[in-house]
Amino acid sequence: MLWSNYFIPTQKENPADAKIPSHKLMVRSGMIKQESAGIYSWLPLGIKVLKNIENIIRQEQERAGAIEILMPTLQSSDLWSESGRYDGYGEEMLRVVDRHDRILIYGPTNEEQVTEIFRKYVKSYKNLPLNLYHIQWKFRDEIRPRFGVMRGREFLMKDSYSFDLNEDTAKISYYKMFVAYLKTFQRMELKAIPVSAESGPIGGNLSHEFSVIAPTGESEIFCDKSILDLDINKKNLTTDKEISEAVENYLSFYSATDEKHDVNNFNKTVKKKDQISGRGIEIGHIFSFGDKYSKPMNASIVNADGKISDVYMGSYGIGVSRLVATIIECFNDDDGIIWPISVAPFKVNIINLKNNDDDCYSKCIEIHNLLEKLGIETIFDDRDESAGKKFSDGDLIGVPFQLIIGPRELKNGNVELKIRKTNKKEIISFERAIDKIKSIIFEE
Ligand code: 5CA
Repeated sequence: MLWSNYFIPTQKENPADAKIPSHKLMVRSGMIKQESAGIYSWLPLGIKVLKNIENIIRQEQERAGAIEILMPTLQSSDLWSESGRYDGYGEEMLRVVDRHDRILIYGPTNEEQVTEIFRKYVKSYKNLPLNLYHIQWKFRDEIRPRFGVMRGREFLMKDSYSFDLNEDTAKISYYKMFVAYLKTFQRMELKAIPVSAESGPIGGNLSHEFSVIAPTGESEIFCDKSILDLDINKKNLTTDKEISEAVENYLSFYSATDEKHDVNNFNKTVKKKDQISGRGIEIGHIFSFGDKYSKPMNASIVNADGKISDVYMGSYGIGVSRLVATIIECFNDDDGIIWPISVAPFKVNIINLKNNDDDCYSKCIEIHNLLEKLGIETIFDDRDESAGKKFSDGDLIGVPFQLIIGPRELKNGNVELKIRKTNKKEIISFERAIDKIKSIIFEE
């Protein structure tokens, strides 16, 4: 991609209302534009990162057996009356009246909608377990939308819904998502801690949040330090037994949100030196709630004995747009964003130091085309701007590798390679620079 053909409206100044690094940096790097309170347009760099995050989530959902669908943003309010949540959900629910005076709801979540799909098509235990997910925009009329896309009113969520014959298999479905979440967040280089949580308006009595410790987190979490040392990828997890054991190992350590926190139990079960408390950003939340929706909505199945029973359900959310901000909260410095390779909008940024120099320009194009051919997404900063501006914009947008090409080094067949994560620069041959980038990217 040539920068001059692209659209990255970077800006020097921090937006006046932005209080946290991710909000400032997303606006300054031209990723998002606010349209009204808690509602944003996603500009090219922003949507690219969002899509990369979506793809990682998709791969791990499919690996865990979930199947993708797409439900609408607008739902009939009748479904919510059936489940009994229409009156209970409160002010956060946005209601829309159509020309026939029918009330529609811009979905804040989709338990009712997916239960309606399930009950229409699935009647037998033979079709279970089933896990359906989608990645769709949600609307919650938050009283205090803030921190950019971290707490928006319109936001992108991945939500999955599991259907099981009984409590035991429902637990396995829950555990499979638990593992998938840890793997998903690890691929984004985030250390997500599963914490026992309240289930709020979604319901049920088994619930975990996945939180990343960061000073700008909105809630307090408490856990045993040992949970941070666990590695979900250490063992091969294929059978239900292996998955259950791995999850139960996590659950054996103290870990709770402030609502669930029990100081006495914390002090009794966790040594002082292992006690961790900190602000957490909630990037995912999973729930198991049995027949809370299936019972009132008559989503029942015929089991092996020919008896009819309500299906056991769970729901599993990931804040996709919130993840963009969370990753930036975890990976930034004074100069800008430092993207983990897996989600970076481009992997390499080629900076031409000398505008109007034919040799430099053709070398930049040659390297750009070579990297693209290797499947490494590259942006070539060919703008008629000063080197200083290209450096500062390059650091701001946070592409992992910068290849700086100027006449002096080019004469010797060399290039300057800067790794954004360490800010280390070295002058090496083109071949070595490309080999190095390849080995880091493809080894991931
Ligand atoms: N139905 C369940 C699971 S599918 C549900 O809605 N869970 S939730 O309310 O916890 O939301 C799931 C995730 O969406 C949260 O963990 C959080 O990461 C994200 N999220 C929730 N509210 C917002 C918001 N206002 N802005 C951005 N992300 C949000």
